[in-house]
Parts: sequence; C-alpha cells; structure tokens
Amino acid sequence: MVYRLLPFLALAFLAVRPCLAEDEVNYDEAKVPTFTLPDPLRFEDGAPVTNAGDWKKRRKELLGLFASEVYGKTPVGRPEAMRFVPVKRVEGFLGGKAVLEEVRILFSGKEDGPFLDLLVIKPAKAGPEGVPAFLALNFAGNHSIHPSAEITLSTSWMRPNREDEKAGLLKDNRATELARGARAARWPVEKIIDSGVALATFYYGDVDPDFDDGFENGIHALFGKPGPDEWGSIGSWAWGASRALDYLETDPAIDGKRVAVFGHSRLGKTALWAGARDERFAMVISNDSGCGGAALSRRRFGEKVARINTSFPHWFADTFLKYNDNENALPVDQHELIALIAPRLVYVASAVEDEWADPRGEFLSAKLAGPVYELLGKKGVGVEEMPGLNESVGADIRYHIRTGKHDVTDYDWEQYLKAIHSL
Ligand code: GTR
Repeated sequence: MVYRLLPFLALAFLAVRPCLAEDEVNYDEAKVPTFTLPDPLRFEDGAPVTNAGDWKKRRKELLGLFASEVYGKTPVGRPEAMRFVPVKRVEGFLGGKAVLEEVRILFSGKEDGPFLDLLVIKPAKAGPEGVPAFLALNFAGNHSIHPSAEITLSTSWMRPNREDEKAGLLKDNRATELARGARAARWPVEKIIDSGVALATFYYGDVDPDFDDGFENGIHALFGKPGPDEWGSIGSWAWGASRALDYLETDPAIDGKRVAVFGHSRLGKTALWAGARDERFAMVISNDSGCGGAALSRRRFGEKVARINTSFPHWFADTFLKYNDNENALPVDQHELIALIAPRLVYVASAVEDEWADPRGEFLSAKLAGPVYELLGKKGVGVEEMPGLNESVGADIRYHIRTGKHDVTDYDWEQYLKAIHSL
C-alpha cells in the first residue's frame, strides 16, 4: 500500500518545495532568495564612505559600474553641431491658459540626421524665474497625450501594438489621425498647467526605435554601433532626455533648475538612469519601473534579469547578460541607482496589482538609498515598512503604492505635482 502511494508523495513533495525552476516567475514572498546587497556607502575596496567628499568619489565609482555592467557607457554631453529648430508656437492654447510650442532637436545639426521632436506646453503666465517643468518621455507620440489638432502627428516608427492596430490608431507602424489623444487618460495636461507647471514631452522612439535592430537606427546612426559595454536603448533614451533638458534650459519661461524627469515602466527605468547621470535634473520620477528600474534585481520577484534580457535584448548593454540567473554577481543593485540621484528629490511609485514590477522590491530600493541621502543631510522614506495603499511617504525620497494596475493615474500625478511644488 505504502509503495503504491510513493509516487503521489513524491509529487506532493515537489509541489511544496520552495525552490523554483530557472524560468519560473515568482510571485511568492516566501520564495524570494536570501541575498546580501552591496553597500552604497562602501567603496569597491571595502573602505567606508563617511562624508560628502567621499560620496562624490563613490558616486563616480557607482556610475561607472552601472554604465559598464548594466545600461552601457554613454557619450558624454551634447554633440557640438546639435541645434534647436522652432517648429510651432500656439498662443492661447487650452482656452488661453497655456502656450504650446514644438521644437525639433537636430542631434547632428543636419535636417536629414536623427532628431527628437519636443512638445512644450506651458502656463501662459510665468514669473521672471520661470515655472518648474515635467520632462516626460512618452510611448505613443506627442499627439497621443492630448486630442488637440494643434499637436503635430508623429511620423516616426511606432512599436507594434495589436490593440492600437485593431482600433485603427496604428497602421504599418505609423500613427494615424485617430491616435490623437489616445493616451490622454495618462496625461492630466490641464491640471498640470492649472497648478503653474509646464509639461515637456517627447516620443522615446525618436531617439531609438524600440526594437532589436542591431543598433542601426535612431541615435546609433550618428554614433555608430555600440560595443558590448556601451549604451543600449535605455541609455539612448536617457541621453535624449538630457538633450531635451539642454533645450528647456534655454527657455526663459521655464526654470531649468526645477525640471523633473518622468517616465512610466521602461521609461521609468530610463528616467532613473537619466537622473542618475545628469545632475541638472532637480527631481526624478519612476512610475512602476520594475526590473532594471527601481526594483532590486537580487529579489528575483516578478520580472527577472534573465527574462528582461531575453524579451528586450536591446535595452541594456550586452555585459548585463552575464547576470542572467546570476544576480548575486552584480557589483551593484538598484537601490544604488536611486542613491545616485541624492541629494535631489526622487519619487518611486508602485501599483499593487503590478506584481510583475515587484512593488516591494521598488519600496526596498527607495528605502535602502536612504543612508546616502542622510549622509548628505537629506531625508529618505522615513518608514521601515511599506506604507498602506494610497499613502505617500518620505521627504527627499518619496514612495507610494496605489490601488490598481500597471498604469499612470491621476493619483500618481497628484503626488508628483505636490513633489515638484516642493522644489
Ligand atoms: C514589459 C517589461 C517591463 C516594462 C513594461 C513596459 O513588457 O517586461 O519591464 O518595461 O514592458 O515598459 O511597459
């Protein structure tokens, strides 16, 4: 009798054992492996970081590691021949509350070279020092954030999206007129303007189309094919955000010292890397950025390094492949990416139904960047445990987990508005 039961006992044992096959997705907190995180306040040689001067050096060390091992090294600064071409100015936008401008940033200065189209919507009234601004990367073209026919329809290549294709918003990888305002629910333009803040945005695919083409197109047409430790697409998009900031700094209606870089999901990863590299960003917002963004890689919860490198081989440097199912070998983890933003304001946001992005891992990163902020006289999230739903915590590092799914909601924007007004 016992012998007959044995196969079933073995099956039952297999079902409850705590380890997972390499390719399984873990959503169980009890199965998160134990791990030791690298300490942002210790140099690679083990020496402690005890003051702001030390941190400056450690910051360089960490930036170098994130560049060579994760996102890839990025060309420094702006191309010499880069120029800004004003395309459009509409006074009296939003019933007179706002001014709309479009500017083409020609990266090589040449009209037939790679470019980025920046849309800037700003309050009609601005004081002498200018207004703060969100610089936001968008997924579907500038025309997707608001239904106005004043916004130029993007003619750039768009990533295939079955729902958009079915609804006629996309045809042959190009946006159609129907795509105007298609993502407006994620962009409370009037609320932003009413609160005295400008919104600048660009389509991420202008800088580098989001597909694995062996880095032939976008900005790579200008800089050449990257080596294994050089920028992937996230690095390129982040570099594009810095070029957009170059322009915003020239606009007297905008206070270039109060620009917050914002992104959702893969663009949240991008915002973090942009803010880590470019200290001109006064604030950084990571909305549901997940793996390779705010979430700790070593937790292997939801999306893992191996999975993201397989689904999106072009996002990171090739050197990041070494860490597929080998996260403990990473010389860094994502709390150190957030620490690189210190002492500037950083906002990490999660959504409770967005388990793929590991909300707890995002919270822990925000919390564990705290000691670096404290060393610089700033304050972290101010709590030991994850806050309740829809409760924003923290000072210079802020965090919330809201109800709902992977998305950008009014609740998220309300918090970002409060944060930008505290600058
Ligand atoms: C998913 C990816 C995530 C996140 C998301 C997005 O497919 O696994 O890391 O970046 O896409 O950007 O929408």
